[in-house]
Amino acid sequence: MSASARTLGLIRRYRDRLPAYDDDAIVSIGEGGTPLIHAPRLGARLGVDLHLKYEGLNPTGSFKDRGMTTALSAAKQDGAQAVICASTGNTSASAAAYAARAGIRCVVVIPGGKVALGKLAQAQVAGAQVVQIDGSFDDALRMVRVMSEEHPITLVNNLNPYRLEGQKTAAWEIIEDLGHQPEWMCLPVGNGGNITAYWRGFTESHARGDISGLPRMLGAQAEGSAAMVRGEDVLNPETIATAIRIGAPVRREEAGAAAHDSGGGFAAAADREILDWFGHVVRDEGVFCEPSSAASLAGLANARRDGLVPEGAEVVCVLTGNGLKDPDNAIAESAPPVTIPAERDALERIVLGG
Ligand code: AN7
Repeated sequence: MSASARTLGLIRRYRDRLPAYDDDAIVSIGEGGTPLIHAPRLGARLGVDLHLKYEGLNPTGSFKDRGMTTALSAAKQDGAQAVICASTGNTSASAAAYAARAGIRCVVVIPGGKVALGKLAQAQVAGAQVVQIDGSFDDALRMVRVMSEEHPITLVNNLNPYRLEGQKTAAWEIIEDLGHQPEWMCLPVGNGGNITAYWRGFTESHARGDISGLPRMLGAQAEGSAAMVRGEDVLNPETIATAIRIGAPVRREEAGAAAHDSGGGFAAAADREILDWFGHVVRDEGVFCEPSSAASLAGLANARRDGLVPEGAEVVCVLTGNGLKDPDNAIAESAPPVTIPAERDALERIVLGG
């Protein structure tokens, strides 16, 4: 009997197509192997044939785990004593977990007050040193880059080349599950690392002859931090989708090339639109994602409205993070429980709508 995808983890599963690691350097928590979920009701709302790549089911609840298994395995193999990252939240949660498993010290620098509660809890409980700054993600990234350049501490933001090598595996899983490339891929964009990684995964598969063509790549951003849509950095990024509250995308050139070379593009969505789609996806399909992930759906809706994505297209939307990450927004967007006495009649009135 062979082990399941989750049990193997990405590095063992795709050993022949990823950087090589010694067996005892591999740091895995069973990442990857996330489901591709057909979403007919949500798709009808959008006028497309829609699948959801539910990356919220990774070990720490986001796609970042795909890049952390490779980045921390490389760090362990190199004998690194410490890793550092800036983060809007998910990178810090993932780095903290994989560093813990590797037995390597982890420092995370985050924008104070702008990280969703679940992500902060994950980094703290995993024993990372959590440092808040009075500044943005972009400020935090500048600071950790200097630390990693001046001291023997490994940067695990997506400037680390191993990160994207791990993240590109999601494209391969989609090809395995669909049996072909989708017509459109849609995903939320902050630093532009993930869209770059997917594009790399698809182009490598195409070069191997696994697929006959390539998908068009659509990057979705929040209006208040839409650097790729605007074609220039945003000085004071602001959005409820705090995971993508990034004004100076590190991978702007490669992300721009992925959208351009594939015949895709970028689309922006307002915070209210993002929150509406955050509600639709869980109420139509039962799939609970964080608001930043729903930006992919809101961006797709706007790209449909603008005629960029045609009716009936086969689209895969990546839901990058789990809804449990951000309980504050989930509660703010839903009805509170009703409170009743512990009595049969009181419950019956509620159940029967009396
Ligand atoms: C849920 O955690 O940048 O375009 O520091 O958490 O590759 O940056 C998170 C990014 C999309 C954007 N969806 O991906 C961080 C961080 C979710 C995210 C993105 C992020 P990139």
